[in-house]
Amino acid sequence: MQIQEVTVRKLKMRMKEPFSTSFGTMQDKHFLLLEVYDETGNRGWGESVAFDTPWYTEETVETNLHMIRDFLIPLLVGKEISHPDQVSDLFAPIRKNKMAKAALEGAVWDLYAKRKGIPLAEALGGERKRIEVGISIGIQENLDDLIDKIQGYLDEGYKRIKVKIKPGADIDVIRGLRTAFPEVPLMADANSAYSLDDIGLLKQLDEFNLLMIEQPLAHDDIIDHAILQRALKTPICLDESILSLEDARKAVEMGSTKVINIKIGRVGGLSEAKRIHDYCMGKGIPVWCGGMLEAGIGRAHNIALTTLPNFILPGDTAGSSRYWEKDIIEPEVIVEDGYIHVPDAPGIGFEPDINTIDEFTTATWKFKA
Ligand code: OSB
Ligand code: MG
Repeated sequence: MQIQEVTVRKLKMRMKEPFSTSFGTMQDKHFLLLEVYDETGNRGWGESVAFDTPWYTEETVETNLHMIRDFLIPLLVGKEISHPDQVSDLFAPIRKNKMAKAALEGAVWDLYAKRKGIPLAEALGGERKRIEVGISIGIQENLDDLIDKIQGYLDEGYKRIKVKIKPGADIDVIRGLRTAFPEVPLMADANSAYSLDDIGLLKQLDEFNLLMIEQPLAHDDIIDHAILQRALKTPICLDESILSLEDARKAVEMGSTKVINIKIGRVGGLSEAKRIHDYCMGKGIPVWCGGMLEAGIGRAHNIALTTLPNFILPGDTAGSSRYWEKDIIEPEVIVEDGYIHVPDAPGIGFEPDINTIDEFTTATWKFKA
């Protein structure tokens, strides 16, 4: 197949509630939505997970637009592609910019699966018919609010709870949650808020039987995490630090991580996500699928990826209604008893809702061969 045309839309969607982490709060989600068209008019959809500010990684909506328009589309359009794994080879001359690459590559994967008439999950080699999911909850004003929120999500069926922590809102919060929910599978995500000076504090988390602690130290570190892991019983899970299979290999070999959070955007696409999955499976390192507060298209890609066998732990792919009054796909993503049913229609298996997409679109660009 050949990609002959790409449509890039910029969208703005307001989340139902603000989402707060150790480095700030967001409520308006700005992102790019991509359509790629082949020579026969088939199309595939991709969503960029870059935010409008560079707090999680260095990428933003605007840097993605620049990379996609000025570098990645010219490398992709008109090339003969027999398998989406080739897209990362075409993009290899461009350093990093993983989320920009992943958005285009994801659209090619959807297109490829649609041309074959198979679900994206099957094209990736996934077998699960349903995936088990958890939920990630932002920092709240006070412990009672957090407990109420968690109770609500447990009632909805979510089976694993992740809470954000930061210095000053950590040990007491986790102690309070463990008292309120002694048995719930619980974990904490620090989004890089600590340093090795905090080893003593982080060791106190060991008494709460957390599933794992996610990215306690610097966003680009794998060395200090190995030192910290030797001091902790609680398993460390790396998120921000893992941008590639090479990063995963180094982190696993150094003992910096016992679990990996795989995000398609952070690692540059589904092909690299699958490579990391396969490597971790060989090493006995469980993985789970992280989230970037995606709208429906990105969410659908996450669901497909999570059908691979080493996605053993529930991920952050919650249902559409956890984020949006109205999502941009039909049907929306629904969580029942903690599970999402994997669609069996070709490609991502959800239908983009063009009217809703138009409603949230603030700008559109078309690129042709
Ligand atoms: O660190 O996993 C993270 C959201 C935005 C940026 C980073 C993270 C998160 C989440 C929420 O934890 C995941 C989601 O619900 O999509
Ligand atoms: Mg994280």
